[in-house]
Amino acid sequence: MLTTTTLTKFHFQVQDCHCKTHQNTLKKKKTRRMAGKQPKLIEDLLKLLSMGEALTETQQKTMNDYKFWKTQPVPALDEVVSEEGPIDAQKTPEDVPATPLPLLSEFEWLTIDIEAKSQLDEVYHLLYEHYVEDQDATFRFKYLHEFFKWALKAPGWRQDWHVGVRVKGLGKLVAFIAAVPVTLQLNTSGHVIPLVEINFLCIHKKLRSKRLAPVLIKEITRRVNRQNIWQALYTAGIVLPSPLSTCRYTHRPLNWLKLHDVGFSHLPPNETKASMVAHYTLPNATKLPGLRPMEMADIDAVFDLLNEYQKKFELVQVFNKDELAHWIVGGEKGSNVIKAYVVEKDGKITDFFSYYLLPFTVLNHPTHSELGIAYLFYYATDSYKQDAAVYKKRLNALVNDALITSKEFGVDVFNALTCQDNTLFIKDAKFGSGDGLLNYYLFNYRAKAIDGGIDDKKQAGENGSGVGVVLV
Ligand code: MYA
Ligand code: MIM
Repeated sequence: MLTTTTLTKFHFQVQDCHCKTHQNTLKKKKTRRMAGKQPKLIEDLLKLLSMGEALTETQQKTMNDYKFWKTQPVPALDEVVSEEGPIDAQKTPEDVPATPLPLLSEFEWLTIDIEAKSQLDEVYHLLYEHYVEDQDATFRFKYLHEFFKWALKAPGWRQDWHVGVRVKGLGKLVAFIAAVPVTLQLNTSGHVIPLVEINFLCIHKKLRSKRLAPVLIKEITRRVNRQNIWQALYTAGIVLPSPLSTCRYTHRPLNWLKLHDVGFSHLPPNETKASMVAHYTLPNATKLPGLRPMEMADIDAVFDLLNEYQKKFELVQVFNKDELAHWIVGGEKGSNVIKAYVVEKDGKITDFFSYYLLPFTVLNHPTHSELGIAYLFYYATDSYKQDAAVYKKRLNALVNDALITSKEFGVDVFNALTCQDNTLFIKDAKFGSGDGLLNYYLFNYRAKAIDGGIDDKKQAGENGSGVGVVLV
């Protein structure tokens, strides 16, 4: 057992290691402070308040307050990007230390073998207890074993990119971070960037605020750099230097009564429970002729359809066929992780959509312990080159059928971000704004801001977005 007394004696001074081998050779960028902007402060505060957003500590942080992030190759908060490209000049893997960063003697690095059930179990338990929660700690993400196998074993995955920290004496896993390789394309410049997605950063609740996160981030950076990869894509709810884009979560209730019971949705004034249930009721059968579950045999057709469709967004993930097979059809047989459907007309695949299943643990509730949640993932349709109204109607029809198919997997709420062209159906398909935002970040790359589908009040817009990449 990890006790508070054991933990308080740990100090984390070594994390900002300045020894020669581990020193970052970053050129110290001059960061323009918010100097001379004081009169705007009240105006800004009022603006934030009018958005209905809580004024968090994070939003008040300026570049200098980011003691770790200001040392990293990321754009400064108030930086205006004119030229897109890497921030740190290319190094070679030989410039990168071959051995892990030092940790305090109480801890040790641990490369997790997620193919070993017991080690996957450890990751599962750490995240089950300590991973991301909603703003008022009512829910926590519940990533299942099958989900990790899918999310962490994408083509090109490496075991040493599944990084853990454990307490030596106790053997207990107390922190985790992971990288998986993907290829991104910025359609603004046409730049293709082989990079990693960083995800599942998690530190045991009793070890928080001790500057361990920067150590994990620097260690995964080292391991990725050793493979000659110098950029990363990641998302977070908090504001860091500097978001490339920001999306909002939206939610389409399927099982409104349960959502209400657990505090996920509230009863609006002038409505009754019965009227809410009626409002969200869906037919049992899908409507699109030719809709069926996607099979491996559809990969070639979906590959062409998706690659063509993705050109309409500014930031996209480039899939080769192996990657597409993995990310869209690749869950283990019979597992409830990723679902994909195609529409086939006269032997031709005209549309496809996919969603992944990721429940919430309901914290401290007498009767419910879990919420079934689907997240819209990649989709494509050949109707996008037609009239805007035709395209919009088609997206609505696809999403409506996606909602209907998800009912059989115990989904209580279907979530979608404001990315892709989701804002074209969000209103009509009865998705409502959530209280969560998602910021997209690039590491060691300057790029111009991308429209995340939200307006200046940070609410879902109606004109689509430039973001064509979805993380899990
Ligand atoms: S996002 C999901 C993150 N996980 C959670 O939210 C789970 C619950 N929370 C926790 O486990 C902890 O609170 C975490 C922070 C681990 C988040 N991304 O150790 P600390 C900065 C980046 O004292 P703790 C995901 O997985 C913070 O601003 N930085 O803090 C993507 C401060 O720096 P600065 C973050 O609360 C992750 C410093 O850490 C985040 O104990 C992408 C404080 O450290 C965050 N989510 O631990 C990671 N949260 O002083 C970046 C806090 O400067 C990858 N911080 O403000 C970068 C690319 C690397 C690869 C490059 C390859 C080329
Ligand atoms: C997961 N993928 C992930 N990451 C990276 C990539 C890591 C985390 C990224 C940031 C983050 C943090 C926290 C959450 C998501 C993402 C959980 C969260 O806060 N989710 C919100 C939510 O579910 C997203 O909006 N909110 C619900 C909500 O808004 C519940 C709120 C309870 C109170 N806090 N419900 C309202 C539904 C209602 C809307 C109107 C119509 C009817 C339904």
